[in-house]
Amino acid sequence: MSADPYRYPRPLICDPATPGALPLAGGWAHFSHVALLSRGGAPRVVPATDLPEEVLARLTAPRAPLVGLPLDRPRIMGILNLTPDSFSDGGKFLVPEAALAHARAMAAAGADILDLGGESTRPGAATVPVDEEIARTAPVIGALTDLAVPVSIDTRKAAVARVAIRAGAKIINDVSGLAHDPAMADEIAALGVPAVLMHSQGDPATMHLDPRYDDVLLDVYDALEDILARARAAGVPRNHLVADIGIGFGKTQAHNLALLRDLPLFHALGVPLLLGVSRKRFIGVIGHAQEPADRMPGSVALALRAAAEGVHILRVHDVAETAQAFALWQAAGGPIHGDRETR
Ligand code: HH2
Repeated sequence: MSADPYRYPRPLICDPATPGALPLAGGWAHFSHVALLSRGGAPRVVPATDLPEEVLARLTAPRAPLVGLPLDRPRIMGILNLTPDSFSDGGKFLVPEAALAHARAMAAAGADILDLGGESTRPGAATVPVDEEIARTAPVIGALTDLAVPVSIDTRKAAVARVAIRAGAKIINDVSGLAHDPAMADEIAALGVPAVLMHSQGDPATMHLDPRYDDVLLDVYDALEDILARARAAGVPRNHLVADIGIGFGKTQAHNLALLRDLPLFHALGVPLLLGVSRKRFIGVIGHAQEPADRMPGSVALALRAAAEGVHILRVHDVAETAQAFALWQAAGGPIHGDRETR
Protein backbone atom coordinates (compact mmCIF):
# COMPACT_ATOMS: atom_id res chain seq x y z
CA MET A 1 0.00 0.00 0.00
CA SER A 2 0.89 3.68 -0.03
CA ALA A 3 4.05 4.73 1.76
CA ASP A 4 2.68 8.26 2.16
CA PRO A 5 2.95 8.85 5.95
CA TYR A 6 0.12 11.40 5.82
CA ARG A 7 -2.39 9.16 4.05
CA TYR A 8 -4.43 8.31 7.16
CA PRO A 9 -4.37 11.33 9.54
CA ARG A 10 -6.67 10.66 12.49
CA PRO A 11 -7.40 13.96 14.30
CA LEU A 12 -7.22 13.80 18.11
CA ILE A 13 -10.18 15.78 19.45
CA CYS A 14 -9.28 18.44 22.03
CA ASP A 15 -10.81 21.32 23.96
CA PRO A 16 -11.20 24.42 21.73
CA ALA A 17 -9.08 26.39 24.27
CA THR A 18 -6.05 24.11 23.71
CA PRO A 19 -3.16 26.13 22.25
CA GLY A 20 -3.01 25.49 18.51
CA ALA A 21 -6.54 24.00 18.35
CA LEU A 22 -7.96 24.00 14.83
CA PRO A 23 -11.64 23.58 13.85
CA LEU A 24 -12.34 20.13 12.47
CA ALA A 25 -14.20 20.39 9.15
CA GLY A 26 -14.65 24.09 9.96
CA GLY A 27 -17.10 23.13 12.69
CA TRP A 28 -17.53 22.81 16.43
CA ALA A 29 -15.01 20.03 17.18
CA HIS A 30 -11.30 20.85 17.47
CA PHE A 31 -7.95 19.13 17.18
CA SER A 32 -4.36 20.20 17.65
CA HIS A 33 -2.63 16.87 16.92
CA VAL A 34 -3.21 13.93 14.62
CA ALA A 35 -2.27 10.26 14.88
CA LEU A 36 -0.71 9.21 11.58
CA LEU A 37 -2.06 5.70 11.00
CA SER A 38 -0.55 3.13 8.67
CA ARG A 39 -1.05 -0.48 7.66
CA GLY A 40 0.78 -2.68 10.13
CA GLY A 41 2.70 0.19 11.79
CA ALA A 42 2.27 1.94 15.13
CA PRO A 43 0.41 5.28 15.05
CA ARG A 44 2.68 8.35 15.21
CA VAL A 45 1.28 11.46 16.92
CA VAL A 46 2.33 14.79 15.38
CA PRO A 47 1.13 18.40 15.67
CA ALA A 48 -1.52 19.19 13.05
CA THR A 49 0.74 21.92 11.72
CA ASP A 50 3.20 19.22 10.57
CA LEU A 51 0.67 18.04 7.98
CA PRO A 52 1.10 18.94 4.31
CA GLU A 53 -1.01 21.99 3.46
CA GLU A 54 -3.44 20.03 1.28
CA VAL A 55 -4.13 17.43 4.02
CA LEU A 56 -4.63 20.12 6.65
CA ALA A 57 -7.00 21.97 4.31
CA ARG A 58 -9.12 18.82 3.84
CA LEU A 59 -9.36 18.33 7.62
CA THR A 60 -10.16 21.94 8.50
CA ALA A 61 -12.15 23.41 5.58
CA PRO A 62 -15.75 24.31 6.46
CA ARG A 63 -18.22 21.98 4.76
CA ALA A 64 -20.77 23.60 2.43
CA PRO A 65 -24.41 23.78 3.55
CA LEU A 66 -26.47 20.77 2.49
CA VAL A 67 -29.62 21.79 0.56
CA GLY A 68 -29.41 25.13 2.35
CA LEU A 69 -28.85 23.53 5.77
CA PRO A 70 -25.70 25.00 7.37
CA LEU A 71 -23.52 22.23 8.79
CA ASP A 72 -22.41 24.44 11.67
CA ARG A 73 -23.84 22.07 14.29
CA PRO A 74 -24.79 18.39 14.39
CA ARG A 75 -27.93 17.75 12.37
CA ILE A 76 -30.57 15.11 13.00
CA MET A 77 -31.89 12.92 10.18
CA GLY A 78 -35.12 11.21 11.23
CA ILE A 79 -35.77 7.70 9.86
CA LEU A 80 -39.05 6.75 8.21
CA ASN A 81 -39.14 3.21 6.82
CA LEU A 82 -42.12 2.60 4.51
CA THR A 83 -41.46 -1.12 4.58
CA PRO A 84 -43.11 -4.20 6.05
CA ASP A 85 -39.81 -5.65 7.27
CA SER A 86 -37.35 -3.00 8.55
CA PHE A 87 -35.57 -4.29 11.63
CA SER A 88 -36.86 -1.63 14.01
CA ASP A 89 -40.00 0.00 12.62
CA GLY A 90 -41.00 -2.40 9.83
CA GLY A 91 -44.75 -2.44 9.19
CA LYS A 92 -45.49 0.52 11.48
CA PHE A 93 -45.80 3.12 8.72
CA LEU A 94 -47.25 1.16 5.80
CA VAL A 95 -50.52 3.10 5.97
CA PRO A 96 -49.82 6.53 4.38
CA GLU A 97 -51.63 8.40 7.17
CA ALA A 98 -49.39 6.78 9.79
CA ALA A 99 -46.29 7.60 7.73
CA LEU A 100 -47.27 11.24 7.27
CA ALA A 101 -48.12 11.66 10.94
CA HIS A 102 -44.78 10.20 11.98
CA ALA A 103 -42.89 12.40 9.46
CA ARG A 104 -44.60 15.52 10.81
CA ALA A 105 -43.98 14.44 14.41
CA MET A 106 -40.27 13.95 13.72
CA ALA A 107 -40.04 17.38 12.04
CA ALA A 108 -41.78 18.96 15.06
CA ALA A 109 -39.44 17.08 17.42
CA GLY A 110 -36.33 18.59 15.84
CA ALA A 111 -35.42 16.57 12.75
CA ASP A 112 -33.38 18.60 10.24
CA ILE A 113 -33.82 16.02 7.44
CA LEU A 114 -36.25 13.10 7.01
CA ASP A 115 -34.90 9.92 5.40
CA LEU A 116 -37.62 7.87 3.67
CA GLY A 117 -36.96 4.35 2.48
CA GLY A 118 -39.06 1.70 0.73
CA GLU A 119 -36.61 -1.20 0.94
CA SER A 120 -35.17 -2.74 4.09
CA THR A 121 -31.41 -3.22 3.92
CA ARG A 122 -31.17 -5.10 7.20
CA PRO A 123 -28.89 -8.15 7.12
CA GLY A 124 -30.61 -10.93 5.18
CA ALA A 125 -33.15 -8.65 3.45
CA ALA A 126 -34.19 -9.42 -0.12
CA THR A 127 -34.31 -6.74 -2.82
CA VAL A 128 -37.65 -5.02 -3.59
CA PRO A 129 -38.81 -4.54 -7.22
CA VAL A 130 -38.41 -0.96 -8.49
CA ASP A 131 -42.15 -0.41 -9.07
CA GLU A 132 -43.00 -1.49 -5.57
CA GLU A 133 -40.28 0.68 -4.01
CA ILE A 134 -41.59 3.67 -5.99
CA ALA A 135 -45.19 2.92 -4.97
CA ARG A 136 -44.15 2.84 -1.30
CA THR A 137 -42.12 6.07 -1.33
CA ALA A 138 -43.18 8.59 -4.02
CA PRO A 139 -46.75 9.27 -2.77
CA VAL A 140 -45.55 9.91 0.79
CA ILE A 141 -42.76 12.21 -0.45
CA GLY A 142 -45.32 14.06 -2.61
CA ALA A 143 -47.59 14.54 0.40
CA LEU A 144 -44.76 16.07 2.46
CA THR A 145 -43.72 18.88 0.10
CA ASP A 146 -45.21 21.51 2.42
CA LEU A 147 -42.78 20.51 5.20
CA ALA A 148 -39.90 22.93 5.80
CA VAL A 149 -37.66 19.93 6.49
CA PRO A 150 -35.93 18.43 3.43
CA VAL A 151 -36.60 14.79 2.59
CA SER A 152 -33.96 12.31 1.48
CA ILE A 153 -34.70 9.10 -0.40
CA ASP A 154 -32.98 6.01 0.98
CA THR A 155 -32.54 3.86 -2.13
CA ARG A 156 -29.88 1.95 -4.04
CA LYS A 157 -31.73 2.34 -7.35
CA ALA A 158 -31.42 5.20 -9.84
CA ALA A 159 -35.03 4.86 -11.08
CA VAL A 160 -36.42 5.08 -7.54
CA ALA A 161 -34.18 8.09 -6.80
CA ARG A 162 -35.32 9.86 -9.98
CA VAL A 163 -39.04 9.51 -9.19
CA ALA A 164 -38.46 10.51 -5.55
CA ILE A 165 -36.59 13.68 -6.53
CA ARG A 166 -39.35 14.57 -9.00
CA ALA A 167 -41.88 14.03 -6.19
CA GLY A 168 -40.01 16.51 -3.97
CA ALA A 169 -37.09 14.72 -2.26
CA LYS A 170 -33.93 16.82 -2.08
CA ILE A 171 -31.17 14.30 -1.21
CA ILE A 172 -30.30 10.74 -2.32
CA ASN A 173 -29.06 8.27 0.30
CA ASP A 174 -27.45 5.26 -1.39
CA VAL A 175 -26.40 2.61 1.15
CA SER A 176 -24.60 0.65 -1.56
CA GLY A 177 -22.19 3.52 -2.28
CA LEU A 178 -22.92 3.39 -6.05
CA ALA A 179 -22.30 -0.38 -6.11
CA HIS A 180 -25.85 -1.66 -6.59
CA ASP A 181 -27.01 0.23 -9.66
CA PRO A 182 -24.48 1.11 -12.36
CA ALA A 183 -26.71 4.05 -13.38
CA MET A 184 -26.67 5.69 -9.94
CA ALA A 185 -23.58 7.94 -10.28
CA ASP A 186 -24.79 9.44 -13.57
CA GLU A 187 -28.30 9.82 -12.16
CA ILE A 188 -27.06 11.76 -9.11
CA ALA A 189 -25.03 14.02 -11.40
CA ALA A 190 -27.95 14.53 -13.81
CA LEU A 191 -30.44 15.29 -11.03
CA GLY A 192 -28.02 17.82 -9.54
CA VAL A 193 -28.84 16.90 -5.94
CA PRO A 194 -26.59 16.02 -2.98
CA ALA A 195 -25.99 12.37 -2.16
CA VAL A 196 -25.00 10.39 0.90
CA LEU A 197 -22.70 7.58 -0.23
CA MET A 198 -22.31 4.79 2.30
CA HIS A 199 -19.75 2.01 2.53
CA SER A 200 -21.16 -1.49 2.41
CA GLN A 201 -19.34 -4.75 1.91
CA GLY A 202 -21.54 -7.07 -0.15
CA ASP A 203 -25.30 -7.11 -0.59
CA PRO A 204 -27.83 -7.01 2.29
CA ALA A 205 -28.90 -10.58 1.49
CA THR A 206 -25.48 -12.01 2.34
CA MET A 207 -23.30 -9.21 3.77
CA HIS A 208 -23.55 -10.44 7.36
CA LEU A 209 -22.38 -13.99 6.69
CA ASP A 210 -18.59 -13.66 6.82
CA PRO A 211 -17.35 -10.08 6.40
CA ARG A 212 -13.56 -9.81 6.24
CA TYR A 213 -11.09 -6.93 6.02
CA ASP A 214 -7.29 -6.63 6.14
CA ASP A 215 -7.64 -3.53 8.30
CA VAL A 216 -11.28 -2.51 8.60
CA LEU A 217 -10.60 1.16 9.36
CA LEU A 218 -8.19 1.76 6.50
CA ASP A 219 -10.03 -0.52 4.05
CA VAL A 220 -13.30 1.38 4.59
CA TYR A 221 -11.42 4.70 4.27
CA ASP A 222 -9.87 3.61 0.94
CA ALA A 223 -13.22 2.32 -0.32
CA LEU A 224 -15.02 5.56 0.54
CA GLU A 225 -12.28 7.54 -1.17
CA ASP A 226 -12.83 5.43 -4.32
CA ILE A 227 -16.62 5.85 -4.12
CA LEU A 228 -16.28 9.64 -3.80
CA ALA A 229 -13.83 9.67 -6.73
CA ARG A 230 -16.32 7.72 -8.87
CA ALA A 231 -19.06 10.20 -8.08
CA ARG A 232 -16.73 13.11 -8.89
CA ALA A 233 -15.76 11.44 -12.19
CA ALA A 234 -19.46 11.16 -13.10
CA GLY A 235 -19.79 14.92 -12.58
CA VAL A 236 -21.12 15.20 -9.02
CA PRO A 237 -19.58 18.31 -7.38
CA ARG A 238 -17.63 17.73 -4.15
CA ASN A 239 -20.03 19.98 -2.22
CA HIS A 240 -22.88 17.59 -3.10
CA LEU A 241 -21.23 14.59 -1.42
CA VAL A 242 -21.62 13.19 2.10
CA ALA A 243 -19.77 10.05 3.29
CA ASP A 244 -20.96 7.34 5.69
CA ILE A 245 -18.93 4.42 7.07
CA GLY A 246 -21.99 2.12 6.98
CA ILE A 247 -22.22 0.67 10.48
CA GLY A 248 -23.56 -2.91 10.33
CA PHE A 249 -23.33 -3.23 6.56
CA GLY A 250 -21.00 -6.19 6.00
CA LYS A 251 -19.39 -5.59 9.39
CA THR A 252 -19.14 -7.61 12.57
CA GLN A 253 -19.47 -6.03 16.00
CA ALA A 254 -15.65 -5.85 16.19
CA HIS A 255 -15.57 -4.08 12.80
CA ASN A 256 -18.25 -1.60 13.90
CA LEU A 257 -16.37 -0.79 17.11
CA ALA A 258 -13.02 -0.40 15.33
CA LEU A 259 -14.62 2.11 12.95
CA LEU A 260 -16.31 4.05 15.75
CA ARG A 261 -13.09 4.17 17.79
CA ASP A 262 -11.26 6.05 15.03
CA LEU A 263 -14.21 7.83 13.43
CA PRO A 264 -12.45 11.25 13.17
CA LEU A 265 -10.12 9.79 10.51
CA PHE A 266 -12.99 10.02 8.02
CA HIS A 267 -12.93 13.84 8.12
CA ALA A 268 -9.79 13.48 5.98
CA LEU A 269 -12.12 12.55 3.10
CA GLY A 270 -12.90 16.27 2.95
CA VAL A 271 -16.71 15.95 2.88
CA PRO A 272 -19.44 16.05 5.56
CA LEU A 273 -19.94 12.81 7.52
CA LEU A 274 -23.19 11.02 8.30
CA LEU A 275 -23.50 8.21 10.83
CA GLY A 276 -26.29 5.66 11.25
CA VAL A 277 -25.99 3.62 14.44
CA SER A 278 -29.55 4.02 15.70
CA ARG A 279 -30.94 0.89 17.41
CA LYS A 280 -28.52 -1.38 15.52
CA ARG A 281 -27.82 -4.87 16.70
CA PHE A 282 -24.45 -4.28 18.39
CA ILE A 283 -26.11 -1.68 20.65
CA GLY A 284 -28.53 -4.41 21.73
CA VAL A 285 -25.70 -6.86 22.39
CA ILE A 286 -23.47 -4.48 24.35
CA GLY A 287 -26.41 -2.69 25.97
CA HIS A 288 -28.39 -5.85 26.80
CA ALA A 289 -31.48 -4.75 24.87
CA GLN A 290 -32.93 -7.47 22.71
CA GLU A 291 -35.78 -5.35 21.30
CA PRO A 292 -34.69 -2.57 18.89
CA ALA A 293 -37.15 -0.16 20.58
CA ASP A 294 -35.21 -0.60 23.85
CA ARG A 295 -31.91 0.56 22.30
CA MET A 296 -32.56 4.31 22.47
CA PRO A 297 -30.16 5.13 25.34
CA GLY A 298 -27.20 3.43 23.65
CA SER A 299 -28.13 5.06 20.35
CA VAL A 300 -28.21 8.52 21.93
CA ALA A 301 -24.87 7.90 23.68
CA LEU A 302 -23.22 7.07 20.37
CA ALA A 303 -24.88 10.05 18.63
CA LEU A 304 -23.44 12.39 21.28
CA ARG A 305 -20.00 10.85 20.98
CA ALA A 306 -20.04 11.14 17.19
CA ALA A 307 -21.30 14.72 17.37
CA ALA A 308 -18.42 15.58 19.74
CA GLU A 309 -16.11 14.24 17.05
CA GLY A 310 -17.56 16.58 14.45
CA VAL A 311 -19.89 14.16 12.64
CA HIS A 312 -22.34 16.40 10.80
CA ILE A 313 -25.50 14.29 10.47
CA LEU A 314 -26.86 11.60 12.79
CA ARG A 315 -29.45 9.25 11.28
CA VAL A 316 -31.80 8.31 14.14
CA HIS A 317 -35.13 6.70 14.98
CA ASP A 318 -35.49 8.61 18.27
CA VAL A 319 -35.53 12.22 17.12
CA ALA A 320 -36.98 13.89 20.23
CA GLU A 321 -34.59 12.03 22.54
CA THR A 322 -31.54 12.86 20.40
CA ALA A 323 -32.58 16.52 20.09
CA GLN A 324 -33.01 16.72 23.88
CA ALA A 325 -29.57 15.18 24.42
CA PHE A 326 -27.96 17.68 22.03
CA ALA A 327 -29.76 20.62 23.64
CA LEU A 328 -28.62 19.67 27.15
CA TRP A 329 -25.11 18.91 26.01
CA GLN A 330 -24.90 22.34 24.44
CA ALA A 331 -26.48 24.09 27.43
CA ALA A 332 -23.91 22.48 29.73
CA GLY A 333 -21.03 23.77 27.60
CA GLY A 334 -20.57 20.88 25.22
CA PRO A 335 -18.71 21.89 22.14
CA ILE A 336 -21.61 22.10 19.71
CA HIS A 337 -20.59 25.62 18.76
CA GLY A 338 -17.07 25.18 20.00
CA ASP A 339 -16.22 28.74 21.00
CA ARG A 340 -15.94 30.29 24.41
CA GLU A 341 -18.73 32.81 23.85
CA THR A 342 -21.43 30.13 23.75
CA ARG A 343 -20.18 28.53 26.96
N1 HH2 B 1 -28.76 2.27 7.94
C1 HH2 B 1 -29.92 1.71 7.53
C2 HH2 B 1 -30.58 2.22 6.41
N2 HH2 B 1 -30.10 3.28 5.73
N3 HH2 B 1 -28.42 4.93 5.45
C3 HH2 B 1 -27.27 5.50 5.84
N4 HH2 B 1 -26.77 6.53 5.16
N5 HH2 B 1 -26.58 5.02 6.91
C4 HH2 B 1 -27.02 3.96 7.66
O1 HH2 B 1 -26.32 3.57 8.61
C5 HH2 B 1 -28.24 3.33 7.27
C6 HH2 B 1 -28.93 3.85 6.13
C7 HH2 B 1 -30.50 0.56 8.26
O2 HH2 B 1 -31.37 0.99 9.26
P1 HH2 B 1 -32.97 1.10 9.13
O3 HH2 B 1 -33.37 2.03 8.03
O4 HH2 B 1 -33.49 1.48 10.45
O5 HH2 B 1 -33.46 -0.37 8.85
P2 HH2 B 1 -33.82 -1.19 7.53
O6 HH2 B 1 -32.64 -1.21 6.63
O7 HH2 B 1 -34.19 -2.54 8.07
O8 HH2 B 1 -34.99 -0.49 6.87
